[in-house]
Amino acid sequence: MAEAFAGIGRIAYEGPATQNMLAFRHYDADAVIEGKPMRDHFRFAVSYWHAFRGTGADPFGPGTMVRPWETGGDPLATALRRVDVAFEFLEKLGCDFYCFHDRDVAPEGATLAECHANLDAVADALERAQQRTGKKLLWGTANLFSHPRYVHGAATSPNAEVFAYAAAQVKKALEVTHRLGGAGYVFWGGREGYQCLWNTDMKRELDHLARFMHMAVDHAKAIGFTGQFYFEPKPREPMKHQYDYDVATCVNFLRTYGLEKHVKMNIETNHATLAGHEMQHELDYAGLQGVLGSIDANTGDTLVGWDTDQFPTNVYLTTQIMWTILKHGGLAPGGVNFDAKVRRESFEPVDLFHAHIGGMDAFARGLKIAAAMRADGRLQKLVDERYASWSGPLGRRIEAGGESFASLEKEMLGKGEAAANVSGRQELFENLINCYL
Ligand code: XUL
Ligand code: CO
Repeated sequence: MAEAFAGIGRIAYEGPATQNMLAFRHYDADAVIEGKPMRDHFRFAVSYWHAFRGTGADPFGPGTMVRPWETGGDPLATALRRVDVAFEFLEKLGCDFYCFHDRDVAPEGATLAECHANLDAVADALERAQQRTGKKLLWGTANLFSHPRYVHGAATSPNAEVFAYAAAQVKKALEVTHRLGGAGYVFWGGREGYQCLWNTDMKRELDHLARFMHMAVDHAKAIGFTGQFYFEPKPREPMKHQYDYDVATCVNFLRTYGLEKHVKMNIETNHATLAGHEMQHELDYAGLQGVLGSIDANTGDTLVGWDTDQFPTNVYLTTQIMWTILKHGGLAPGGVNFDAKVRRESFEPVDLFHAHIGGMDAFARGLKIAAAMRADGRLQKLVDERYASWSGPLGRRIEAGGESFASLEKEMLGKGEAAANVSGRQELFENLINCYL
């Protein structure tokens, strides 16, 4: 097949001063930071659905993307051709991983058996392309939300046969992910949630979702898949309320149903903001709960209140993200998946390169800045000082569980008043961050 991205060569690291917009200014895959090459800090992945299936359609008009390789005709032949396009893109971009939903890579069939056969045929091609290029699958997942059968949800559908169909679909998606050496498998709720509580048995739906995830964990064990399972939080859209609302909600769900040993979080920036949190909050909360897994890198728009899935370019944001990821020991076997799409107005193939280069560079800068902040140590020192009283005799006794309300009452009756507070110096902290930018 002729090159899909003719005229575009391998994207190289050329440093911050280059004038070449098809080059990396900061992402230098083999440059070592905190003892690890950049590529291993990030494990960057391209989303098959946005990059190779996104059409640019919106509720007001059809797709705008110019994708000369999408010539139509037999859907399976097109899907197989698309594999070559995807791997040409990964190679030219120098991106090590990709992620997919089953129905991104292979077309839906008329029956479940036909769907399975289509997926097997494309998996053959993906396997060959991986072997040829050394590119890897970060995670796979199943699309349990596009087909009309999933109108009321999949694992939480009131229709038991829809639950059964979804189980069969995930079984297959897991097997294909396993076959392709996927490092993980993602559950994103799709239509698992509700539009109206009057017609919804929430307890039953949550029980069913848990049963479904347990079946997936059991099947992974049966086939020897040892990749990491992830749960991806999102508060709303498409449903008014999604059961995987935010990290805290997901952690509570996993612990309630005994899934916490098997499932970590795949945290997406735009989903965090839709939940009324900063991405840094979601990452830190997952980290301190021991469930920080992988991230879907993107950003929303401050003026638009839905999941716009834009490419991240804000270095302040990527600094917050990388600071928090380094703090909690990194992502592997997770990674940084660009769950992001080029704008409807950016319809030429080259825009896919500009988008990913910008995202990878923004993350590389965030990593460099976060590492410099850690090496300098001033921020951590200021935080430690703020909590210094907890390293004193009283603080240590409380933290160790050696005090009670009665003993503390005695202590403070003796003192009469607590020690004077010290300023939180928020502005100083914020100014300090800007010193590194
Ligand atoms: C939807 C979303 C999904 C998941 C995978 O908002 O983020 O693409 O990442 O199903
Ligand atoms: Co996502």
